[in-house]
Amino acid sequence: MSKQQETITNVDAVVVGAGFTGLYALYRLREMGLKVQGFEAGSDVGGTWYWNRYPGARTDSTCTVYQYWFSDELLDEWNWEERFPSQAETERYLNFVADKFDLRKSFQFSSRVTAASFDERTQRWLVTIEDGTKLQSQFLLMGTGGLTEPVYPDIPGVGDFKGESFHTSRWPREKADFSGKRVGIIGTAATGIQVIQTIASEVSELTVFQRTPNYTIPMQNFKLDDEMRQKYRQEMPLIKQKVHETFTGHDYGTDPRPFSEVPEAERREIMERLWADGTLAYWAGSFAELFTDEAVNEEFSKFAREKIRARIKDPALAEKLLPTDHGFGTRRVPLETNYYEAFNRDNVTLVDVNETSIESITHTGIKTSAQEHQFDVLIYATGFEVGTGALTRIDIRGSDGTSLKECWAKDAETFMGMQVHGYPNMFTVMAPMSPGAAYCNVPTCSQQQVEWITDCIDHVRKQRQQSIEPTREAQNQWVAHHDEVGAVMLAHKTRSWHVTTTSDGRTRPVAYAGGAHVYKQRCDEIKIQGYPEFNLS
Ligand code: NA7
Repeated sequence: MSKQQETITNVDAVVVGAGFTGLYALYRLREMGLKVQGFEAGSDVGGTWYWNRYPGARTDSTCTVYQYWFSDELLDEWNWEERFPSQAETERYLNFVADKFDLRKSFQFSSRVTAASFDERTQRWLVTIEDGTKLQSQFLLMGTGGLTEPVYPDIPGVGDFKGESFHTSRWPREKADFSGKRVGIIGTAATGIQVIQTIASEVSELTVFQRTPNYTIPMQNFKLDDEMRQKYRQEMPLIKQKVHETFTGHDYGTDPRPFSEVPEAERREIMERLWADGTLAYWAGSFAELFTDEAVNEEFSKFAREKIRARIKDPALAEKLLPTDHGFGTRRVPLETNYYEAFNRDNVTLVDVNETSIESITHTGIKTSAQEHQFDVLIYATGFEVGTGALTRIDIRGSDGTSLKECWAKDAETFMGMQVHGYPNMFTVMAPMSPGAAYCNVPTCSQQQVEWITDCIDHVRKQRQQSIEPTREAQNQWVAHHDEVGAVMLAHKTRSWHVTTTSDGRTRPVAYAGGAHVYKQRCDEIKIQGYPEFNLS
């Protein structure tokens, strides 16, 4: 052994990321008695809720399902303040969890993992941190999130703007002061909507550059009191069970009846009730055919368009803010609060970039085909490199030295979003081909995957084996099944971050579209059957 090798620390598991996934993974692995080291690029815990601190950032899931369920003590001790927690509240919660379970001591912060390679001989991963530190680990668990790496728009001059500019997912810790400022924002999806509705009344002028309008649902948020929290706690055993019985990991499932059998009058009543609930239930808790049947989808789309149109004063503006090229729920449906009212204000202007194209970003603002806009602040709410971004930015090399980036350059294929053939003992959470990549309430699917992964690691250790990976055949079968269930989704035909294009030109949903409940059953079966589709060595 060389001197350099002697100094390399050896651990049983490395966990990358200190967000919802990484914190729980670290907790579980430590409870199992493993020596675990966590790494986090940020200076503290929080993951998504550490980075995405833009104005108005908030969950679109209710607090009852946007939390951990593994500890009754935690459920008793933490008091949610709002039905839909803000970024600040969610970040506080994750800090509380980290302190309560003493997780911080196992993480090294401000430490980005830059490389990881699997050594076939030792059956261990060699993990490299940006400062050059290396360590060896038997298992590698990537809690790096599906929406992590920011994407900037492909517009000439990006980076040239001399005023303040922010990507929403890299927002500074200090509160930005918008008073008296002219602000431009690109992006009108979940993030852009939250920013726009929040800052419209603070800025001097807000110019919104919209490429695709989205359907939204008005959020019914409110402060919780002790009585409400007590009620939620009493319901918790049922909620914990329910989230694993539904398509999207929420505590509301779809109506079991075929939509055609629901009388006309009742349809309207159901839609009104779901809409008024102010959650994602109008989308994820209505009828399964909403996702697959054009006629059913059009009924829900029409209803949503009517509701939205009624709130916009200028009819011409309403037409621009209403989606016409896709059906309701075929793209991510954000919840909103006074979003449309923001456009009724005199200081807010909408630029439809399909009519007036963006030509370039200049030192002072944005040049369109019609005029030059001068801004003090420019905000990019332009999304993420979905699913793969956080993983391919690390130089990950499998048993034959192939980089994951190269392997995925063609198609990002996985076994159930949790392992990739050729990369033994590496586990991913919220990765492509799992429901959590797009179609599942993140804490539900993240916890379910972490539990499956840690049980799998336990199995390997109990079998006195060194490594585990899915067979090539098992992965191919999962990919075929993924494509088959995905092909029936209307979302499959709509351009959005939910859909990718394969190397042979087909569209493919990034997430598993068979349902989070079905996915969990399959995971449970694999465990009970003793991991039959895996190579253990
Ligand atoms: P998204 O959903 O990827 O949205 C990005 C937005 O940026 C969307 O409105 C895009 O329009 C817009 N965009 C991107 N590039 C351009 C250019 N060049 N010109 C104009 N507009 C552009 O990201 P979010 O952060 O809002 O949400 C991601 C997820 O985070 C969200 O779904 C939640 O699950 C949490 P497009 O729609 O592509 O036409």
